[in-house]
Amino acid sequence: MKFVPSGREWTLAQVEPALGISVADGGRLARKSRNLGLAALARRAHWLGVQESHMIQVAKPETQSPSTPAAAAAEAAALPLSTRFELGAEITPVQRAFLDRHGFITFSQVLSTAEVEQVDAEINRVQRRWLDEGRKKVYGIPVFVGKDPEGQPFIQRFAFTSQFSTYIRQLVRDERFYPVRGLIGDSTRVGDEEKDGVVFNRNLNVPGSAYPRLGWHTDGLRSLFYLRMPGPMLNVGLHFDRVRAEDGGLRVIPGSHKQGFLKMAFGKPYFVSHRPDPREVAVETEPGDLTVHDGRLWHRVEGSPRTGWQSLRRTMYVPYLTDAYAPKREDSRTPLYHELGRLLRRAKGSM
Ligand SMILES: O=C(O)CCC(=O)C(=O)O
Ligand SMILES: [Fe+2]
Repeated sequence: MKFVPSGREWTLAQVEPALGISVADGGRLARKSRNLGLAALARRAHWLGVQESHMIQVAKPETQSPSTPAAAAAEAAALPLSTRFELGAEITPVQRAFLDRHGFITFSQVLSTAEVEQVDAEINRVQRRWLDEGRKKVYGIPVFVGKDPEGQPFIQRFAFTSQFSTYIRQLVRDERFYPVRGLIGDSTRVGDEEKDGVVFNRNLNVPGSAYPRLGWHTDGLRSLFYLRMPGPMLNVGLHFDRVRAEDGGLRVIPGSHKQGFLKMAFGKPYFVSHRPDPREVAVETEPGDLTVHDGRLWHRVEGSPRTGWQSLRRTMYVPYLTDAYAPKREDSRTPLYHELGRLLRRAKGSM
């Protein structure tokens, strides 16, 4: 049994005494060893332990998980699409099979109420700063400024938030997300200054809103605008409001991530179509929920039928990346995709 952090080979026999604990100990490793200054190594070991369970022994999930991939797939297929899973120290075979089959998965209340409130406070602080500065873009990405129900300026899409909030920067690195990161790759980084960074969205249905809803799209095609072929990509979202189907919110077409390239490119007119699809399902969320969706999955955001603050829907998307490091800076160019979006918003007064 061995694993390979950063190109070096370690055997369990070497690592366990170094950490003073067993790798099989799973998520407790990092916590226990923090005092010893070994947190980074422990996290890495835990990470690899979670990742490479075929190589190192890890604690089996407490429940009787299905013994074969086929059994896990069958169990996942029998679950309702509205299933909200619990996020543990590792992704279970059924959770993995559910994501693979449907292209999305929801984990319930991964953030605590206090964390939801703290992120919101940080975003309000960033908003004050950006409004004071008269900011139009962050690292080349347009800031969507609309109006709140009182007619005051209200930022509705914040890019690169973790560059402006130490709290958010640390939160998205918390060890509870390691299993989710493991779905994306063996060694992921937080793209604080890549793509659009950690994005915070605030959909609001009021006159003057810059972002009440979002039309049909896949996130993968967007990466074509960054001049990259869409590789396997998973989008990790945190949700800050209780959103039932009747409140609008995220709509996905389950299984559409398995379509071919043509359907992904031309299946629907990107961003302009808002029409409900007979195959769509609503992803209902509670504050603190985490969703993962496949970059090839067709999805949209349905506007709230309510108005005013009651229509508020807040989400935060975290880029956990594995591809080549491509940082942006304040003077980075605006991607074509965002220029088009800006023109559309200007033409229509809203998205
Ligand atoms: O608001 C959401 O949950 C999804 C937003 C989205 O699909 C996107 O920004 O690409
Ligand atoms: Fe999207």
